Amino acid sequence: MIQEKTTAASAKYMELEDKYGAHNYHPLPVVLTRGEGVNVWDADGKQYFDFLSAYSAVNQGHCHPRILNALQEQSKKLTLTSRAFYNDVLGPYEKFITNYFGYDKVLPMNTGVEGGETAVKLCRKWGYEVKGIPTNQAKIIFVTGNFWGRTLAAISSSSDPSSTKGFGPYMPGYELIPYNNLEALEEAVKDPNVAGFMVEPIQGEAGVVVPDEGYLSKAYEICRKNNVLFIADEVQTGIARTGKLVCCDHENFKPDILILGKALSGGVFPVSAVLARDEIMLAIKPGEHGSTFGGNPLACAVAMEALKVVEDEKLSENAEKLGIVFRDYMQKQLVDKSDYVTLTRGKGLLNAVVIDDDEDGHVAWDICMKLRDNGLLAKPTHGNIIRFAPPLVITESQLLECCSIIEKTILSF
Ligand code: IF1
Repeated sequence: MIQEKTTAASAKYMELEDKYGAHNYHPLPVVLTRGEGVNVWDADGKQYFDFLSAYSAVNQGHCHPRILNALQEQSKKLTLTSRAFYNDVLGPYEKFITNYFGYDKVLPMNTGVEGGETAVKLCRKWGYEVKGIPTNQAKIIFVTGNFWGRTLAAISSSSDPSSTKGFGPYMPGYELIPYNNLEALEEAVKDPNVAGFMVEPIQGEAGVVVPDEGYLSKAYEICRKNNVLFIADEVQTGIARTGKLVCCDHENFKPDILILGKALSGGVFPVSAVLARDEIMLAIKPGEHGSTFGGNPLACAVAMEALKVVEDEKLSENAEKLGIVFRDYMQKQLVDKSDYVTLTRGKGLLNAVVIDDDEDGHVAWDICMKLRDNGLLAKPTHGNIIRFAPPLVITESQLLECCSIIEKTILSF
């Protein structure tokens, strides 16, 4: 492992986190103080390209002026009313976002995992009230390698011991099948008590795992034929990240329940949303679900502007175009040339390179440390996979400059 060279300025902040913060992360040793567009700066004023984008929450770029302006303007008027009363921002936002994504209704929440929890509750409620599943018998199918957050309901569906170990007992009513396996889904949905199938169109945390072309739309068809709801977790793949507004658009179908988060606010504020048609959404009655901050005026104002920026700046098109440039470059300059890089994969600007590494990913970590020294920030996931996901506002010349940094760095190993 490369020794963590840090300056006094950075060490001060790292020590504070170490002394006063829970040790629930192992961050790359860099202390960020400012972000703008595709760049971030550290405590010593060194500039980096951000190739993690806060796990695809800053698709619009750091501190986008239009989104910050929306935040500032609304924050001077009204930030939070709770849902005990109406306000003059939530309704317009609900109309805007349901038209934007093409659904009847939205249930606004805050974090991505709350979006997942809401989707699971909606799906179960629909299962009992519409599909007629006997009380407390509803099942939801998940796939191995899934990640949708850190709550007990979320980790109960996980196949990853680092997410589940020591946190039991787990939520019942879940079933796990292999990802990218239609036969397993066909078999599982035969159970009349299955209410839904929840899946990421590309598995982010698992290491940018892209299923076979057609898997998603065929899975959707299997669900439709068996009166099972297809729930798309687009918290990480949504909002233009994979080259389409949502990743399911690549296969031209609309999930029954769509979960959004992260870049829904451009990384300025925690905003998540669950979208569905009336038959599903109206299964939840007044007082049966919600949250203090869910749909607050500040979140709504920020999210509307964040979505307008995606459209006005054509971020999906840019992600689609530059994703091809990135994967071609990685294939030709690294996969074909480096002993360490075995493959590159992804869609749009959600990509990864797989490193031929020991099981605890020392090489991948050292590569990320060297990338940091060379002015580019990325972090391994699952040991030997390095995710590369810049803000979608990146230009072609910036992307090529970053490809050259990645190539030079990895070929130096
Ligand atoms: C951390 C991972 C990514 C997500 C998908 C729901 C959620 C996430 C597909 C929950 C969140 C975040 C969590 C964050 C790091 C990041 C992550 F490495 F943890 F798994 F992106 F891959 N669905 N992913 O990716 O959204 O409640 O966090 O808002 O835990 O450090 P959240």
